[in-house]
Amino acid sequence: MIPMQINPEVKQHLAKNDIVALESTVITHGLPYPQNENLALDMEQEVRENGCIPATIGMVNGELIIGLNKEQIHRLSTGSHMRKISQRDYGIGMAKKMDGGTTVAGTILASLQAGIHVFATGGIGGVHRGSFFDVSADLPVLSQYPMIVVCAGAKSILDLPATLEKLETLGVPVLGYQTDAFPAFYSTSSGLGVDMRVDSPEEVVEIAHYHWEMGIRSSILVVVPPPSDVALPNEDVENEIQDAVKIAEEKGIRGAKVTPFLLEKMNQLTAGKSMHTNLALLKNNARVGALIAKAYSQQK
Ligand code: PSU
Ligand code: MN
Repeated sequence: MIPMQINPEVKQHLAKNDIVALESTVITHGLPYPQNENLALDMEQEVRENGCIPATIGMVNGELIIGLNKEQIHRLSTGSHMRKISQRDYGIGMAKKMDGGTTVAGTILASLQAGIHVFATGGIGGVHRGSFFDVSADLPVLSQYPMIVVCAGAKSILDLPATLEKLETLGVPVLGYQTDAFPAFYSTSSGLGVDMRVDSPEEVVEIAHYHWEMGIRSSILVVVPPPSDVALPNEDVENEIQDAVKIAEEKGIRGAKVTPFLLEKMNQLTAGKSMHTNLALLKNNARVGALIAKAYSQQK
């Protein structure tokens, strides 16, 4: 038995499948307070307005919570000793009664424990620039567990061509939601392509259906460009990205600390410029996640 609590409202909806899982590393390690807390609540609101039930996932005092309540979201938004919960951190976090935010990998694993199949986030982890040994656990988990994951691609703090090659090797289909291009988080295109463009939530669900019926267990990655009114040109953030990566190398930042360090540096270096885009695309992805979960719940 694992220490897991499913929020009563989420539990009621599990059989209907109209639930969107949301991650919490973006709250604990991705955004500063109070933007993190407001964003978490806004994403939940976005899911509800589009006809589904949100389940923000996180760890509180060693318990895996499927559907954090407002107090728990506040606790994760403001607490100081937050573990980043990826695949290797569950046993440690539960045994040592930790608080933490679940990464993409962590949230996929938790969602499947609860029986949720659609998950919306900002950006996935991937292959880091200049360091092919630093590959996020998000990638192997995406390759091993069946989930529909909605994101805005990955931040170009990563090596995006290498990340896409890796996703190909790992058997993770990349679907461009109303786009032919793989988005680069802040910008609508990374210059790289996707495996298939889809224009409706139903197409995503149909592809996922056949993918899993084939007995393939990997996730489906749905990439959504940031809304055009907030998207930034690639060049606008490239200098800051290069600076952030350089500072991380100089400081010898390693392991699980790399991504949070780069995210924080990017927030500092680009100030308001990138935060506005970041928040808008997270909400947009929650909306698209809800549309897909709705279609998933209505499939025969
Ligand atoms: N990218 C972002 N914001 C984030 C993350 C990635 O733009 O908050 C978080 C996600 O939770 C992702 C995790 O799963 O960082 C990846 O961390 P790592 O590279 O250590 O696996
Ligand atoms: Mn890493």
